[in-house]
Amino acid sequence: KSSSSSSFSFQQHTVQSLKRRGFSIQSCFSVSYHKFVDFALDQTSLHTQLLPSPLQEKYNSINSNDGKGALSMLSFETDKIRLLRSLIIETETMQVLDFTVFPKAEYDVPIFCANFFTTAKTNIVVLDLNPLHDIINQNDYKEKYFKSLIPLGLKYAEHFPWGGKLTSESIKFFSPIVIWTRFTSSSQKYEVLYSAFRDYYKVWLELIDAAVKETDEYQIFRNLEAQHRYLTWRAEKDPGQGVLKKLTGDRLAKDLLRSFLFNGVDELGSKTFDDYFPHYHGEEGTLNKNGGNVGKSFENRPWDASGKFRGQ
Ligand code: BLA
Repeated sequence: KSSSSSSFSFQQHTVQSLKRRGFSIQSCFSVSYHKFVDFALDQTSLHTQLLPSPLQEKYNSINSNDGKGALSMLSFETDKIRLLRSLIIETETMQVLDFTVFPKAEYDVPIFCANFFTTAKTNIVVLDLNPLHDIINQNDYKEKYFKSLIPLGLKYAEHFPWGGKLTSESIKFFSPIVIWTRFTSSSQKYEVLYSAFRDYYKVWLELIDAAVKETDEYQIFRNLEAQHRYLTWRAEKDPGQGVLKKLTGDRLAKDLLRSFLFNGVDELGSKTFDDYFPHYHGEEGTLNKNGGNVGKSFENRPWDASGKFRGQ
C-alpha cells in the first residue's frame, strides 16, 4: 500500500523546500492514485470475494521504454464481475489512473469507469457509471439505475464544471451523473476527486450487490453486445492511446489495449468498429451521411439538473 494524503503533503513540502533552495522542479505537483485503487479493492472485498484474474500473471508491472516511468497493473474477478482492472502510470511528468470494472453479461449494471490524467498543471478527468444501454431514449434503463443518483451527480457537478467539447460519440457512453472535467492541479481538488471516487464506487457496489442474475438468453445477449460495443469503442478511440504508445512503443501499447485494458474486445463478439459506429468519420466536425455532426460536441453539460438530456 502506498501514498496516503500525508505522503502527498510531504511531497509538496519537499518540492517547496527544494524550490526555495533554487532547484528547478519540473513537476511540482504530484499525486498518487494508488490509494484510489486500494480503496476500491478494500470496499469490493467487503462485499464479495476478489479472485485474481488470469490476466494478472502477464500484466503486472513494466517500465516505460525510457526507463523513467512505471506502469502498474492489477486485475481481479468476482462472482458478478467479469473483470476489474486498473492501470496506474507514473512518470516524472504525469500520473494516470485507468480503473474500470466490467460486470458479467448476466447483469445489466453500468460499467464503473475512472480515467484520470494528471500533470503538474492540469487534469483531465472522467468518472462515471457508464450505462450499458441507451439512456437518452430508453427511459426505463435510466430510471432503473440513475434516477436515485441524480443528487450525487449534482453534488459533484458543483465542484467539477463540465470539461468542454468532447468526441460526440462519447456522450452515449456517459450517464447523467458523469463527471467530465478539466482542472488546474491542486491538493484541494485532488481531495475532492478522491471523495467523488469513493462515493461513486460505493454506490456502484450497491448496484451490483442488488443486481439479480438475468436468465433470459436474449437479455444476456443484449448485455454482452453492449459490453462488446463499449470495448470496441474504447480499444479503438481511447484518447490515452498516444500516451501509451509513447511510453511503451506501438506493439506493447496495442497489446495492453486489446488484451488487458479492454480485454474481451477480441473474444466477446465479432462485430467491428465500423459495424457499431458506421457514421464515425473522424475527429473534427465531419458531417456524416445523415447530416449529423460526429465531431467534437457538447460545449456544456447536456444533462439538466433533473437528469434529462437536452443535447447541445
Ligand atoms: C482526453 N479522455 C479525454 C477526453 C475524454 C476522455 C472524453 C476528451 C477528448 C475527447 O473526447 O476527444 C476519456 N472518453 C474518455 C472515456 C471514455 C470516452 C473515459 O469515450 C469512455 C467511454 N486518458 C486516459 C488515459 C490516458 C489519458 C489512460 O484515460 C493516458 C494514458 C490521456 N485523455 C488523455 C489525454 C487527453 C485525454 C492526453 C487529451 C487529448 C485530447 O484532448 O485529445
